[in-house]
Formats: sequence, C-alpha cells, structure tokens
Amino acid sequence: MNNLKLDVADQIAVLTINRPGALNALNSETLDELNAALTEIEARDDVKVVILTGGPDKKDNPYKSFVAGADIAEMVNFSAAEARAFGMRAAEPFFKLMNMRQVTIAAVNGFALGGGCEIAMACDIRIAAENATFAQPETGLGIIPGFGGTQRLARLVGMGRAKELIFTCDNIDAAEAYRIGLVNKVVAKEELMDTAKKMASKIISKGSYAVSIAKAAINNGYDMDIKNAVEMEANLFGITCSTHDKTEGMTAFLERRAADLTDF
Ligand code: CO8
Repeated sequence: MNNLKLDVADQIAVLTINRPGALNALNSETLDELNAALTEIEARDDVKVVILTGGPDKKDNPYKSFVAGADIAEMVNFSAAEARAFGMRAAEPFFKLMNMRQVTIAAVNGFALGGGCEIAMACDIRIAAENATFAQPETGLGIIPGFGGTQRLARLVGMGRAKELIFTCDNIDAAEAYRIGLVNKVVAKEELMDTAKKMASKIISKGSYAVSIAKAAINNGYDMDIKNAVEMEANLFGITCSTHDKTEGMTAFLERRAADLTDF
C-alpha cells in the first residue's frame, strides 16, 4: 500500500493514512487502499478494534494533520459523473468503518477538514488531540460535503449546528468539537494514541460478539421508528442469549468471579 499503513498488535489494528505531501488528503488510490485494508481487517479474527489516524506531514510533524480533506488536485477537473463516482468510491470504505463488526475509533491528530471530518464521523468513536481542527470548508470551494458530511454531521451534532458549520465553513477547535458532541474525548496530543489504545483495550475486554451486536443494533435502529427498533433490539438480545459469553458472563457474576469471555 502506498498511502496507508496497517499495524496489528494486541487485537488492535492501527490504520495510518500516509500522504505527507498532501496532509493525508484522500485521493482515489488512498480510498481504494482503505477499502482493501478494511476488507482484510473485517475477515481477521485477531482484530477487535480499528484505530484510524493520520501520518506525519513532510516535516515529520505527527500532529499537523489527520486528513486535510479530499484531494483538491484530483477533484479540480472532475465532471459531474466523475465526482459522483469519487463520492461512491468513498462510500464503500466509509460504510465499512461505520458497519464493520469491529469497533472503529478515529484518533484525530490535527486537521480534520472536509473529507477528513467526514471520515472521522464514519467511525464509531472520535478522540481528538487538543490541537485538532475540524471544519467542513466545501461551500467555500463551491461544492458541498460529498463523503456523507451533510448527513452524518447533522446526525451527530443536530441540524442547526451542522447547517452553521457547513454554511460558514468555520474552523472549530477540539474543545468546541467536544462541546457540540462531534468528538467523544479531547486529550493532550502526546496522549492521543495511548488514550485510543486504552479505550480499545477496554472494549476488547468485553464480550466482542456482544459489542459487535450492540453496534449493529445502534446503527440499524437509528433510522427506524422506535417500535420496530426496539423489537429489532429484542431479537438481537435473544441472539446474544444463545452465546457462551452470556452463560459465562452471568454465571461468573453470580459466582462472584471474573468472567472468562471467549467472544461468542
Ligand atoms: N487536497 C490536496 N492537497 C492538499 C490538501 C487537499 N485537501 N490539503 C493540503 N494539501 C497540500 C497542499 O497543497 C500543500 O502541498 P504543496 O506542499 O505541494 O504545496 C501541502 O498539502 C501542505 O499544505 P499547505 O502548504 O497548505 O499547509 P498549511 O499549513 O499552510 O495549511 C491547511 C494547512 C489549512 C490544512 C491547508 O492545506 C488547507 O486549507 N487545505 C485544504 C483544506 C480543505 O479545503 N479541505 C476540504 C477539501 S474538499 C473535501 O474534502 C470534499 C470532500 C467530499 C468530496 C466528495 C466528492 C464527490
């Protein structure tokens, strides 16, 4: 892979977007590599959590940029059809981040602009370094967010705030992103990866099958009416009751000992 690095250790896959000359902007090649890497990860039993982050810039500053957007140099001459195809090319890996059975965490280590904010929003959880900057600058470029930003931002922070951010193109810092619910946590930049890995380890210590079913329940129910959503949840709850982990987890509680979860 030219623009992506994959490191797996302790059941955590760290995916680093690495285009130092373009502040990790997403071009077609990177989107395809991301899609291939996520397909591989989905099939791996030794990965329970994926952490997505940005590599250093060309001066080797690791906290400059998470992803500075979609690649403007690639998009500048797009026809309408090419632009649509580019959007759909991103939709596949972005939906993987959102729906894959493993938990996905964006560790936002600097600029998360345009497509950078959008890819972070496709992850389950966002942890930001204190120096991170978020924005949807697209309308200033004469376009709109096209990697799901008009949809996911409104779902995360509410329609009013999403409209303000998209219409004004304002940059917001990590503290403001936390205040409006765009990120889950803000930490000192030096602590970003440790914090993400600690959260990943905590998630891994739970029943991984139950976590993946809970993720599916939250995702699938979000756009359903509440009655059908709760029924869907009851059905999924029933499935978790057929697992070893349910028997072991509850028996261990009653016997006042630590549970030995096997992830199914
Ligand atoms: N695309 C391509 N190259 C980029 C991008 C980008 N998004 N961002 C930065 N770069 C490149 C610069 O061109 C520069 O390259 P070079 O060194 O060869 O001149 C290098 O990265 C370093 O950038 P700067 O010199 O500009 O660094 P600064 O520290 O001065 O500024 C900024 C950093 C503020 C991040 C600045 O680079 C910037 O404003 N970047 C663009 C941010 C932006 O507008 N992002 C949104 C892009 S649009 C988008 O994401 C749409 C998504 C949906 C598409 C859907 C299609 C269907």
